[in-house]
Amino acid sequence: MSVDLSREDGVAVLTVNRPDALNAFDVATLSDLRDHLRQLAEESEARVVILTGAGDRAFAAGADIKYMSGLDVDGAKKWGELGHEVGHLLETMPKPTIAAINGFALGGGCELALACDFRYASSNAKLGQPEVNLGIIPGWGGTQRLARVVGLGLAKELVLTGRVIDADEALRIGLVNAVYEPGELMPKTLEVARGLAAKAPLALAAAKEAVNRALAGDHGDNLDREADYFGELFSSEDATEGMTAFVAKREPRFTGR
Ligand code: DAK
Repeated sequence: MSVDLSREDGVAVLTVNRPDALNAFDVATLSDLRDHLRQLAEESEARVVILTGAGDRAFAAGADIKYMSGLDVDGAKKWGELGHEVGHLLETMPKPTIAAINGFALGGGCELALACDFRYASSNAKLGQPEVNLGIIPGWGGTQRLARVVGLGLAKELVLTGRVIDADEALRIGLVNAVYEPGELMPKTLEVARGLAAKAPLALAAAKEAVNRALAGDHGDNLDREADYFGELFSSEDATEGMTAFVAKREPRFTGR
């Protein structure tokens, strides 16, 4: 298997495991990731998903350039669709997804990190969209998601120049949420994930879906949807538990119902 899955309580960790190719995605690896994500999206036991790379050099150095160099137009479109499906799963599955960026996150690697809800990076991480240097462009959502995360001006600069940035710059421009020493990256990411896994899953799913709407569609419609989600959550046992626990001055015990 080219993507490893481990679980700890409600936290699923997916590790792209092709360190000899700096975890670049070939068809087998990307298909494997897609299959795991489809499964985890459906599983109530998996409350949070972390995506990371094997070894200490790379999250993922992009799509596999050796594989891509042989593609024709139809093949490239199918390859793009597979990457889009993976990005869509990370972005829309009804639970938080976190990229733990432990080194290079380039091209498709950066794009899949951008599809996650949070990004944490090690201090040795390098991020960028260098596709233009290969005569192509980001094809797994990078042109859209990078602009949404860092703004249009910076996204254009990074995509058109292919400039690779370090972790400190990524933090400064909001491309990552936090930077940790390499040995601290997974412990800190797991700490956040465990905290999320203890929260009410229906509230997290509604919150993610509502925030995902923020930069798309009609603002008034999105506010209406937020109001709908807010109201609907009052039929959940977890909302009753959360508010009852607050009033009783005790910790809530959420069940996902
Ligand atoms: N693909 C395949 N192999 C890769 C790779 C990649 N992206 N990146 C690294 N490797 C392999 C290297 O070939 C080398 O393998 P061997 O030669 O030892 O067999 C091994 O990993 C170690 O890499 P290096 O020897 O190069 O290591 P260095 O420390 O010297 O350099 C580096 C590290 C990350 C700076 C360098 O490897 C590099 O520049 N890698 C390429 C980074 C890159 O350009 N990434 C973007 C890839 S393009 C689309 C769909 C998808 C996409 C676009 C369009 N459509 C269908 C529309 C996405 C495109 C991309 O992601």
